[in-house]
Amino acid sequence: MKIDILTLFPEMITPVLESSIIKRAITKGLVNINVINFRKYSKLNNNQVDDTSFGGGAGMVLMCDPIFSCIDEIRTPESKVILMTPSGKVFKEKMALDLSKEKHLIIICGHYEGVDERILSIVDYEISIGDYVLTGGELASLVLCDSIIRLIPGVISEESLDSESFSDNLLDYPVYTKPQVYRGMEVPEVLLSGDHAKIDEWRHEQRIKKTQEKRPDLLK
Ligand code: 6GU
Repeated sequence: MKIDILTLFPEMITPVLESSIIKRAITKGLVNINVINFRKYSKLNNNQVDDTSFGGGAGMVLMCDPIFSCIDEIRTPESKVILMTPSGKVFKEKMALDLSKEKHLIIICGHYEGVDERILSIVDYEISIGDYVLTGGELASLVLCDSIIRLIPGVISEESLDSESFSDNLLDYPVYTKPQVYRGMEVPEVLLSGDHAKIDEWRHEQRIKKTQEKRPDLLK
């Protein structure tokens, strides 16, 4: 998969891509990520990319031309263009799974008061990561990339994807490691039994119980 991230703040993005599992996915050649500062596509003095809002109001609006020009250059028939915006559809694991099957994602990080509405004409998906406001789309784009990249085959083991949170609309089961007793708290007996059928059954029950307790909305 190829991902192009269009941002005015590449320094917010790059360090995250150079760490942990995303770094490994890049090194293995499973994903190719390109961070593009679209300011360089501005044809105006001082590489201006934003201006005041027609009709008045606080804040600056990202102009069409730098973003259109950049996308004209990098888009192919296989590309999907995503705009990160608090007005978008709220991101869910299912969307991550669908997007992980794409060949090329172009992710635009919105900023300031917003983007000129006409930019939506070249956007396939508007995505938000939740009902709160961020200063810009950069952190949101990283959340998107992280959740998508880990689902690309070969990035993490198939086994770890099997019963994790949100698969089957359930949270993950509780896990324990050594020591067997810590400050008086014991590991559930069944996990020490070696009976894998029983363990699987217990884990499934725990997923349902935990989801009922913590996220009953997922069961609806
Ligand atoms: Cl994608 N952008 C901004 N600025 N704020 C957000 C968001 C995105 N998702 C949630 N809040």
